[in-house]
Amino acid sequence: MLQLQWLLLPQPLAPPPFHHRRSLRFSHHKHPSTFPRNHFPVRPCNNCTNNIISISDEEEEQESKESVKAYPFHQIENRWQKFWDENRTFRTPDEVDTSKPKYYVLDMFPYPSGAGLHVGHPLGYTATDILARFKRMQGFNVLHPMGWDAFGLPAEQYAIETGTHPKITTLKNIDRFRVQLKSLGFSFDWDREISTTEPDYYKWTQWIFLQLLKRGLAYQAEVPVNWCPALGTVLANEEVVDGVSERGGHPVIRKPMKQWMLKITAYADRLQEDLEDLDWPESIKEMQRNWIGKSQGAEVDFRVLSRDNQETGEKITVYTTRPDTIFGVTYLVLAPEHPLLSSVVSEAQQNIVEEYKEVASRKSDLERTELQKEKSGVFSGCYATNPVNGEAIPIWVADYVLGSYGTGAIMAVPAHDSRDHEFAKKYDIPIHWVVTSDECCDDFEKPFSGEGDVINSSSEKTGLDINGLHSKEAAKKVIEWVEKTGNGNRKVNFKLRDWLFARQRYWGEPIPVVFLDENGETVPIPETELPLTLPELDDFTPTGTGDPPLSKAVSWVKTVDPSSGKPARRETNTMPQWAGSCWYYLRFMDPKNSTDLVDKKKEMYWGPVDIYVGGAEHAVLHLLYSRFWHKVLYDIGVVSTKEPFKCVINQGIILGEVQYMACKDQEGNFVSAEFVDSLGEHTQERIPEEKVTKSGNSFVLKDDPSIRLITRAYKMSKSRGNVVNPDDVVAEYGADSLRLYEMFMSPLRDSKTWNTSGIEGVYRFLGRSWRLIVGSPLPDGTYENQTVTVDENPSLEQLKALHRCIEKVTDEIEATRFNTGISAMMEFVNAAYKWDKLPKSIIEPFVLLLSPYAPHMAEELWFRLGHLTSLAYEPFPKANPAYLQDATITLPVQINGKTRGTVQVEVSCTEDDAFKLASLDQKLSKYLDGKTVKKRVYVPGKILNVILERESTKVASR
Ligand code: ANZ
Repeated sequence: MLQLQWLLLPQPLAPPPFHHRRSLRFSHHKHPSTFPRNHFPVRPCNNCTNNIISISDEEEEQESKESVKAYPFHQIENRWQKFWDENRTFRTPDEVDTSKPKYYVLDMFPYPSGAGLHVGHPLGYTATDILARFKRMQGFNVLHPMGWDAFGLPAEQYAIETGTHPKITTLKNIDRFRVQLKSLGFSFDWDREISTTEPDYYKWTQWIFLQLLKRGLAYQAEVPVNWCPALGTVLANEEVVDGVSERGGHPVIRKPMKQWMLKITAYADRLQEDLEDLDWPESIKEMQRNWIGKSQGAEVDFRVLSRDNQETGEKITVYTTRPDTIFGVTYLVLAPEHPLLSSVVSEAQQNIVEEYKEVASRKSDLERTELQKEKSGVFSGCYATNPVNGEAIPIWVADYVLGSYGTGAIMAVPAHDSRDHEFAKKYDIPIHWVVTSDECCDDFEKPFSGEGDVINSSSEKTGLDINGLHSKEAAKKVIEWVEKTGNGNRKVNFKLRDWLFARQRYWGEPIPVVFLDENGETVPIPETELPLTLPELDDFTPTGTGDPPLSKAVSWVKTVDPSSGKPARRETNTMPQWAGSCWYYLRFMDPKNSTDLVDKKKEMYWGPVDIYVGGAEHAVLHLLYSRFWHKVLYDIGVVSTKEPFKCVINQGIILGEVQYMACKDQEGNFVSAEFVDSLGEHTQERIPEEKVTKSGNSFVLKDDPSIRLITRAYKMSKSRGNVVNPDDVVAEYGADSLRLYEMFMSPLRDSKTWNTSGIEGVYRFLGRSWRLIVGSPLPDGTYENQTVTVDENPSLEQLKALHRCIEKVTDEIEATRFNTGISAMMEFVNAAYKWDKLPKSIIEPFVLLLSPYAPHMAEELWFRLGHLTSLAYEPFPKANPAYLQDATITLPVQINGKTRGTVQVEVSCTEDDAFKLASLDQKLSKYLDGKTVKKRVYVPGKILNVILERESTKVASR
């Protein structure tokens, strides 16, 4: 099909527009001395475990002159991008041959911000693009789509400031992103492009919401939101900084409002359990586990006492994970928002408690639970009985206990919990030790939170005695006791909270429900009425009342219930930005389907995503929310897999260029960095890179190497002025260089610092590869339109170099170790520069190897090698094992199963020869001399194991 495309469409490369047509020279020619074809030295980099290619100092100058125009990337890249676009080269057909294996490789789709792409974007995108191109060449059907997560705050804020409709801003930004991505040569299937803001897309986001509603997984509840009275609006968490609004610095309070919630907690167990089988970074799994936060314990009732010590009939139920410490309880705590608080608080303490509640209401849960924050609280004036011994326990109110977790009340055990300990110390509350262990207790000043043997824990009154038991058994016995006596029960809790699913914003998906005028009843819109489109609005400013901006669309809000025809009001909250990104990977499988979210057969073929690459900032929420929706869709039969993403990879972040700082004493003299601690007050001065040189593992002043410098790198940000724009890099070095550089910087998952001289290194490598194959430039700076390869049989050395390179590049792509794959290609080019002739049969596979990394140059070379089709679907070269073996190998030798040494042997060495060599080896002979061999086990090329008779006296050989 591709060939056909090529022939039917104008052939952009015939003739190549940027050089002269000359008679073709196929023979290899020597290059002028200005373009040395000498060895490209490979030096291991000190900072990295992998081979980094670097240029020797002498070569540097010459190379950089050469690199002024290393190769004509401008023309090459434009032309091939146009070609791919016009031929839809990377389109994945709607119907594919499903007998072939599939590979779904996905990037976390971007929010199209006004700032355009930054250099962090191409990092993940290049990695996935290499995989996509590689798998296509290996015969897989590849799905490699791109789209836009385009609802969100910035477009709305921009609309408030300028009056420009968010739709216009969004479309403009999307256009810019698309142009930028295409300029990097990514092989996305642009026919599948989707945007979460398009009604055709959000129709299905709304449809999923209706399914959740039908199953009781979407509900409304009063929950606190960030209310800013001065701005008259509800703010998103990211708009609140240190308790004040980001814009204007006005105070923000927490105010309860009726909100849509999604019952993700119903899936807590499955979200936790199914993590186990996923090929995800352990760190993300751990973060998800912590977020879900499964904990096992008990709920225990403490009966409230009146002033005259009588039970009032009310009880405070606490949640504890340490029932074994129950005899150590010295106070109870109610969260300030606990519903029982107002009824238990004594008259004398009422005002203090009210004031405390007011202050606490201004804090977020995060601020309240920060461990470093000093604990605060007030006494309620009231007591409750500890069920295990009948003791009267004071009840306090403290905001380190959250109303939203467990039961919103705790039994505090200051001897064994650090927060309770800090609190008890501050308010002079008794501390009772009830657990002991070898690891604890030399210092009763500190709490002991570990498990151990229970002490001081029996009561004659109730008959419960857990003394001497280990914490685990003690906890079990207490739980059995409270269950038997009706004072509580076993309980599993999750940290995970239900998901607040409403925003008081315009630029989001409308929630497809109406409220009947007659009784406020919530009625879902029939699925046939979807999409419920956003009404046009000119004024996006807050209403001032806390009502969402959509309430200004009066004629849209006032409606009738489509089923009953009764007058009703539409919901004016919109969905949060997370909604659209929860399921987009499914839509890519079938983006134009108007009757279903995704066709069942297509989902069964393409699902799940094989590899999902994106930033670690999405480790918890996005990945958890989409897993939740996926599981709901699984339960209702829309998808066939339990999990959406088989493998997740987080690319590291790219920090700005390293800055070199020199320390100066008060007289203004430079002082080496190691003396800075003893220096006291000092200043630092930024030193330009050209005045810095490397010495060992540190950097020093070129002029005075005794002055060691401090190095640091910052996250790229506008305010620091260290942002690198990929457009500039592409203009100066070309997209292939940017791609190659981002892959070469360090392993994909590591954080890295940008370094412009590093990009020059890979740019030179590409130029070198180009001139190796095309030849040196003609006097006018243009190149021959053919290559210098020859139709001759390759030598064994050439075959070996090629097949080693194939093996390495293949292995490294499979293992997503792209940087070392590049090193292998650099080594190949070094070797090739020494050859007199370049057989075509050696260079062609090399060009194919290069193509996933530097696709523009590779396509151009492929064309010049005489091919009339794109190389995008050419079979990826396969390494031939015959050329991979070295003539000799190092054979490990074991004596009685223990490795005692090695011998150098020919690959084809026989067992007898291997044994003879071992017997002659100085190190090995001392184990073998005078011993009888009972048995020899020889695996050619791998190992020789010699088993000796115990009491033998002489060496025997078979
Ligand atoms: C007594 C106790 C003794 C506790 C001890 C701990 C150590 P996880 O693992 O996070 O579930 N807790 C319960 N509800 C709370 C709330 N709403 N806000 C703040 N803290 C709360 O932790 C459960 C433990 O955290 C519970 O066990 C409780 O303190 C506290 F040596 O009870 B524990």
